[in-house]
Amino acid sequence: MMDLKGKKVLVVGLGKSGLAAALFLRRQGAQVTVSDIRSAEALAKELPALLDEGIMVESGGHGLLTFRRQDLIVVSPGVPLDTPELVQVKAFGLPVIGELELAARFLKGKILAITGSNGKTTTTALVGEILEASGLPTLVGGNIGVPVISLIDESKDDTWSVLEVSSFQLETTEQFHPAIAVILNITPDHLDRHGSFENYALAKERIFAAQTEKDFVVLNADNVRAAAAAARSAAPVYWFSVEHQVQVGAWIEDGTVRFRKAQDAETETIMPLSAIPLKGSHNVENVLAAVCATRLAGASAEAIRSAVEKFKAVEHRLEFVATLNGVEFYNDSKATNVDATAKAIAAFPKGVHLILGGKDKNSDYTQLTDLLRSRVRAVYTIGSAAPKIESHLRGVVSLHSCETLDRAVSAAATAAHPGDIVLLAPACSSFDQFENYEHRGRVFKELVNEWQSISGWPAGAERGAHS
Ligand code: UMA
Repeated sequence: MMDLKGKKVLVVGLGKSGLAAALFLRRQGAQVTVSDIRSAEALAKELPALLDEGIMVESGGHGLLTFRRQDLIVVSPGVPLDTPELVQVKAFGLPVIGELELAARFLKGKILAITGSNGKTTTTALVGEILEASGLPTLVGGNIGVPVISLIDESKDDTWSVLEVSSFQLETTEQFHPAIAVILNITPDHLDRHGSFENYALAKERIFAAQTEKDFVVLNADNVRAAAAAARSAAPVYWFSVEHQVQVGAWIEDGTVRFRKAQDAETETIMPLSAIPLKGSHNVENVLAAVCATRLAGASAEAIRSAVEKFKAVEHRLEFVATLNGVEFYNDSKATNVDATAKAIAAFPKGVHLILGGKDKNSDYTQLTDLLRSRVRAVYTIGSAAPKIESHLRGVVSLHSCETLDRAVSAAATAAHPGDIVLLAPACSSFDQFENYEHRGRVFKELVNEWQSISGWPAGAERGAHS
């Protein structure tokens, strides 16, 4: 544990993580300053609590002098490490860590950490529910929306902290040491921040950098880049696969989920595939990863089965919204990259009206070509990425420039026939038109409800079985 008493600590970024970090550091007796590029007016909600605690606040930009005066800098995940002030102080040898690293130094008990390009939140939530169903003291946090720092006070020596960790958080870890580390998949995302796919993949691999042979790593045998990480793991590797049997880990056989802890151990049948209530084959992968990780943590097969059966799709992840006039509406606002969108489309055999767009992340939308041709009737573009998306997909699928989400919803709903699907799976981040992907998803759901009252379409409670 670090002694922070009297230390000068700067927290960069005053979002959820920065706020939690600043207040925690203050309670540890540090002299805390916070620096944020947002204006004092924009920070008005957070400021009083900080000033009351004696925390200094720099708003409207980052000042090099503020950065130079510190003993330690704690960066929020959304702050790029090539921010000039950070680059400069690092060159002077000032320690720069992230909120995850700071939290992990104080967290008691064991960590089960989950990363991946897609499926992290669903798997983290599911793992949390399985461990709880097994009677193990469990906390859930991280990128899922609860800063890890806020788990510290509740953590005890026998706690399992189930943490969703992003590449942004992993970039600034040093001693972060999960007993079980899961990499669900690695496909292109955040290339605007990491510069290249390989840099991004290496950031993900940092999840197991501090592990030893006493820990466990769980990897996706069906994902080339995630599987390649095995070569660098000090901990024994467990696998999951929807395609074939694995030596140790979880797989699908004869319509059932199987698990084997050691090569010479008996194969366990955990549950029938039909007991998984989530849509899409990517969710079967998420369940396999959760089965593997939680069996290694000591969960029973019974607890796994009952938690999976009860598990509801997390909001904004292929979330069923409504059936109106036989048309089903799905909110997958969390599909913020091309691979996630591909998985969302793949959950439906045909008849998809797809809303795409937002803020581009240097993505290649031509990767959707085959799926668009086979399953999608039309694409409705929104946001600043629209011209790029349209230039990548011209001639592949019928394209409609809608600019905004409300126009896209009404265009798609008007064109859709009974039996069709209207799917928001935008392949982009939301920051050009919305506060975040949750905001975008909520607006989509409101628009669908409004559409029902405008159109007078009958609502049906049921949804079809597609995948
Ligand atoms: N800011 C600066 N300087 C900069 C950039 C940003 O001062 O150069 C300020 C902004 O003005 C803002 C603050 O930093 O006030 C935002 O900080 P943040 O972006 O780190 O956001 P938090 O609210 O702290 O949320 C973060 C995660 N956000 C990101 O990684 C971008 C949340 O993940 C996470 O839930 C939360 O911590 C709690 O752990 C969100 C996310 O989009 C869901 N994650 C990405 C993803 O899933 O793809 C990685």
